[in-house]
Amino acid sequence: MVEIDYSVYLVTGRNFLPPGKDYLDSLEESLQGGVTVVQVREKDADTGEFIEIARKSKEVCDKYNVPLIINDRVDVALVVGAAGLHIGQDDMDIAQARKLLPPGTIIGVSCNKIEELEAAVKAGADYVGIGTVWPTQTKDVAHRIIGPRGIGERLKVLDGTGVKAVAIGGIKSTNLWRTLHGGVTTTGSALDGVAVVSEIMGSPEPKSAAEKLSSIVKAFKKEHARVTELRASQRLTKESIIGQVAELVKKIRDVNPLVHQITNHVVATQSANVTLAIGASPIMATEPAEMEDLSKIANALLVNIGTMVSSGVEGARLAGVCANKYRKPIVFDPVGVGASAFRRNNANGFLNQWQASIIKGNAGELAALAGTTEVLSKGVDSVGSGFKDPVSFVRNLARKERCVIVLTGHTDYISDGNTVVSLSNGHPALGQITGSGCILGSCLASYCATALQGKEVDLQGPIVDDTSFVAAIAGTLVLTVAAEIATKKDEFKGPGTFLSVLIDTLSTLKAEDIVENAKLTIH
Ligand code: 3NM
Ligand code: MG
Repeated sequence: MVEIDYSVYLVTGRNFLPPGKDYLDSLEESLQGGVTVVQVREKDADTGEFIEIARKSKEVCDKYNVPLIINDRVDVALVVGAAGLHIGQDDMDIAQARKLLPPGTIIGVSCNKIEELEAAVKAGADYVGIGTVWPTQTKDVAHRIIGPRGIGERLKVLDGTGVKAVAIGGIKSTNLWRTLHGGVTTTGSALDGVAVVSEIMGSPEPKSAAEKLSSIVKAFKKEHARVTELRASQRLTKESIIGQVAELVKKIRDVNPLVHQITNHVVATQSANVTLAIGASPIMATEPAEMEDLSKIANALLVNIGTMVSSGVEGARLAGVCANKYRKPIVFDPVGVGASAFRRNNANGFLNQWQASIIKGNAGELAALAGTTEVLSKGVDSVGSGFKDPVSFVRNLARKERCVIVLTGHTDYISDGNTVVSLSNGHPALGQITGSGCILGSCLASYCATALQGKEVDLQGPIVDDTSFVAAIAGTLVLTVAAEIATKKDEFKGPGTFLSVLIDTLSTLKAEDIVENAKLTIH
């Protein structure tokens, strides 16, 4: 059996060529650009024509030592001596195809539902195509869209089976890192590659289109291996974490990062004031037309859905897409996400479009986001005492959402999917004013921005930076330690004075205050 490199899997289709582009030229250029496997897909050709195209395609692929796979037609695969056959759910089944094809022929199957993956594994598929990831014009598959967050749970079915996987549907160089990052399972397995039609076939320059995809897949695989290795060996200590937090608390006043905040009208003013007090600069903007410009200059983005209305959804969507594009960290605060279908749909829509670096919420919100009923909410508030096992909950949700999770409550839990820390700082006064969770979002975004200052950022590289974890701890500690100090001051008389004393305290808070007061446990 041929060893196939699935990294950049081209699916052909002559009807997607740009006007005037010759099919075989396009194919050859794409191979020069780094396509690693080719599937000839001819939905309208008669048998003779299909064989002719497949034969010519194989000649070109042979020149580059790239295996050729035939879509759907066993007879065509046999006649041209293809390395493999790709079948859909409505085609001949794997067992039937195996009987007809020479031993060692690769067989791949398109899968959309978990059951289809399970069946493909059982039937002995060599690889699966998981889709449809993004909306696409190429095939009528709108009903199959799983989003980048739908890849992981499907890919997990393949753990331990040796079956390979590519993702397919609407994949472009612009969403490729997002797709690969989002497509990692909670067990840490990643896709073997991605399959595309239009991104290469539809391009007047298929070589450069293939090169872009190829370099991103290579960079992602390298980064994924680095992170996996780091996590296996990393043993964070309380001292090292608090030391890094202290550095951030000093650094923020020197670098004064610009933090773009799309938040709710209940807390906008206090969020902007808290941002200033800790040493960052807020810009509160919601207009879609300025999102691209703002994401170039802002150092982080906060999206809070607290009072979002329909007309605000597009601005927040676009802000996140641009933040990913310019590699600016996003903090997402799904306020009251359990309260209505509108909030749920918006939160899921955003998370399927862009990759957050941190998601923060109370137990009710994160339970709703994770789809569990273990903790319920009343409006924007959480009901009851929280999760039975918050440590596992945040670790698993971080693995699932591929970012840092901050679970707020009497004790706050923070995880990057590997380490979990809990913080037991804070004061009941935080619960007696509105929006203390929302101002935490501003703090998280401000420290994410700070952590990245001075670090070289690759616009074709990681979307979630390692520094988000410590930044999340920093933001949470700063607010909760400041609350403890503020409530000891004479000026503090109750909820009315609390906010102003808190802002005063934040504005003078020192790294030493954090080092002295932090109550942090590593789990
Ligand atoms: N199969 P593009 S989506 C051929 O979901 C195909 O199984 C799909 O084309 C599936 O890269 C698709 O142009 C079309 O979006 C992919
Ligand atoms: Mg707390």
